[in-house]
Amino acid sequence: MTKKNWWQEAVVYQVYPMSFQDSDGDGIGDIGGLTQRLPYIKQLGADVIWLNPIYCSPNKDNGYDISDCQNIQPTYGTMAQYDEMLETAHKLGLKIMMDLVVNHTSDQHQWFIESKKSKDNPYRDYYIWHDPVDGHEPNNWGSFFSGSAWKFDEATGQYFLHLFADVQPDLNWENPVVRNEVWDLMTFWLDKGIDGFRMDVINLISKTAGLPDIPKPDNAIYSDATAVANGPRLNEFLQEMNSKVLSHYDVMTVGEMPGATPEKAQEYTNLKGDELNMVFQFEHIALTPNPDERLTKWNDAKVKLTDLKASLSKWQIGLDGKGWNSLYWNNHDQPRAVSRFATDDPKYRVKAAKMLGTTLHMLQGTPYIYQGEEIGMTNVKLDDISQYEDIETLNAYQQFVVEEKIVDKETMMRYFATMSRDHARTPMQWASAENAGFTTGKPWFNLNPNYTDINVEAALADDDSVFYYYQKLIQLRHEHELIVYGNYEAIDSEDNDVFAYRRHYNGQTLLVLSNFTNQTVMRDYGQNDANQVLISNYTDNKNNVLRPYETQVYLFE
Ligand code: TEU
Repeated sequence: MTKKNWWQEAVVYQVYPMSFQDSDGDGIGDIGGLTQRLPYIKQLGADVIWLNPIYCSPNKDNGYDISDCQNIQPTYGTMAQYDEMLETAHKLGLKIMMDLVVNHTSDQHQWFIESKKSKDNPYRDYYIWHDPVDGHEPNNWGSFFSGSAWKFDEATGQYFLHLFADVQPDLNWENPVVRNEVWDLMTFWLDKGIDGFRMDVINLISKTAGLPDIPKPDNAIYSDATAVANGPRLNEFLQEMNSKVLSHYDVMTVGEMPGATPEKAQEYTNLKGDELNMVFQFEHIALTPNPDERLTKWNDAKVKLTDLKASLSKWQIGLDGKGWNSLYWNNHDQPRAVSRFATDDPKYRVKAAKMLGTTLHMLQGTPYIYQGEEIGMTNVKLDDISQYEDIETLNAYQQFVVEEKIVDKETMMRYFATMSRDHARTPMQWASAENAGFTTGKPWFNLNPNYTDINVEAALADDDSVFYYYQKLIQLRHEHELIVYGNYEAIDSEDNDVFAYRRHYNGQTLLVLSNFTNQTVMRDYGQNDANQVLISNYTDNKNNVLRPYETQVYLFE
């Protein structure tokens, strides 16, 4: 039996601030804009807001390259505006979860500016420096953002490690002084009254001693960066973080963990509560095989439903009674849910968005809604590489198309059309008015032209919109402990058209049926004997019939 906590019963709404709402006309979303839109998030019914980084940053990785973690990026506003937003949110009954980025900093952070000055600088060991080996990089580690994970510094004749861009040097967590700096910055924000942290790539902070080479594909130059994850001292570091900081506050924590497995997640989210509450795992968003493993995440394949069911079922069963799942289809790093997992064909988009929402929100775990998902926002059509903005996308083009020539431009553009992070970063679509009501200035990034049809204003005026459907899903979770705590039973794992599962709790059973296809199918799971239909995206549920993208949730008592 899972212990009951508020963060298990909560629903989280993720705000990517630079694309959410601009309030000063500079074309960039900001804190003032978020404050204006808090009532909207409250109306949806979410309990917590996860706010992507708003700290001082050169913005090479849209705020994940932080130069000062205890001050607000001026384009986002002032600390006074932040304090006003936090107070307004709390008055509305909304909690604020901040983004904690402590695997690395910006190379413009004062710590790194000092560290690179000399080998004997007091800050040298805040980062991971290494002598060349045979005149080359110290090992074969690759960066998540293409190329080597090492950059040579001429001034001191050493390499420094950067698992992401070379402007994002990795912090040295082996150094207790660094860990204490992290505890201090966490305490700074927690003492302001925030309600938790989303921890950026937190399972990368422990690196294997000696930094050994990692096995890689023969024809690849570098190893896959994910292989660095889940290092030998990770549990120890998380337990120290918990005892030194987190255990002193009633807060929610979610660790972003590329490469996590259910077995590892059982450790990180254990019921003793001496590490984290939950993790963002990456298995279900990385199911599509690519034709060349050197291309890591890049491909244009459609997700196979049986693979998706197997992955989500494994995590449901793996953490039931042993830990806790986060539930998400998309975020600021992923393509839009309806485009990736169902269809953004205008004929079916609304049905499909509601079907995806049902499939995810009826699972065990804490659901996360990425801004715009609640109105069925879609991927954006970008025809040329010059239209992309994301450093991960641009670096991949440079490495795989220009330098290594292992894929042609047209193919890579198809991969970007499927997988680029930029699909999630088009401005929030508030209205059909100019710039979708996002800004009165020039938007920092392309608007999706479909904002004239897909926007909040239209959604709020339509009783049958995705918005009101998501509102109902959240309401059901708040009303039924069965949805929050019930255990999970997979059904027909080999069915590649319908995702069906049951939940069981205190004598009640939930039956969830979702047709992932544009065909009408028949399925009989005893739904005719149910006491009631809790929710569906079709009004007249014909027994055993599932129309295109039809979803139905039945309650048996
Ligand atoms: O993301 C980690 C990460 O693995 C993704 O960046 C990567 O894009 C992956 O391909 C997603 O499928 C976190 C942040 O969420 C991301 O925005 C940052 O760029 C990154 O860490 C570095 O801080």
